[in-house]
Amino acid sequence: MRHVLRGVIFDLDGVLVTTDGFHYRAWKELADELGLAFDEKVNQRLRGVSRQESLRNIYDHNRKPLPTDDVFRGYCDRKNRRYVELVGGMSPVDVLPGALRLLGALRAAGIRTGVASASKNTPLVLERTALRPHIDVVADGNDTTRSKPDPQVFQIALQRLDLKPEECLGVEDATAGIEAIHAAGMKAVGIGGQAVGAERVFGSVLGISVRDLMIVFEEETRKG
Ligand code: B16
Ligand code: MG
Repeated sequence: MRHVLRGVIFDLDGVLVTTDGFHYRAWKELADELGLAFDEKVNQRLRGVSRQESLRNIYDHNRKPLPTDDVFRGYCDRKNRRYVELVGGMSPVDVLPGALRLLGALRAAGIRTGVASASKNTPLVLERTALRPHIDVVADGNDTTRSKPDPQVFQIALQRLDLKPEECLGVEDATAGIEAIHAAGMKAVGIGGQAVGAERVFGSVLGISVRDLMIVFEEETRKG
């Protein structure tokens, strides 16, 4: 039996756009103000997870008890205000190389596309980068109650595409995201060194063709 790829669902931060660096900067500034240790290595644990979970991870790394709920929420808000400020300076040049070409080639091949991002700022990022018209459906942190590695955001994207997980691939840069793709019943394509557990890993979307995706999908689906 031939397995036909009908949809590809992309993570946003670190896959289609460069916002992962802005998340890092905004968290680093907050951590410095609070006297909490935070570096690129700890930042890897924040990829793909929610804002609240990210701050919990920073406290956990510092072996410090969490502040009261109000203070905790205030810190999350402060980080987000700085992040939104940084995203405000984005433009279409911040779309990662190869992303537009791949989205266009998928559309031309009749393969539907989606974004599944943990970020509540997804609409703003898509607007600043002018990416929205190139993507068929979007699911993000505003739609979900559970963050990656829970499959919820990918399941919502699948529903909006009106496709089954067995017909689609997910593309992610974070381990939590790869786990979420698998939990949603899809095969996973990884981007970069943090995409542990993916069926196939590429350096960036620049290195991916529609044919590559079709081959990964067919081979991995055949394996079961
Ligand atoms: P926000 P993704 C994720 O987006 C980021 O990787 C992660 O670092 C961030 O904490 C999360 O979005 C929530 O973002 O604070 O903007 O709601 O990788 O799933 O596209
Ligand atoms: Mg990501």
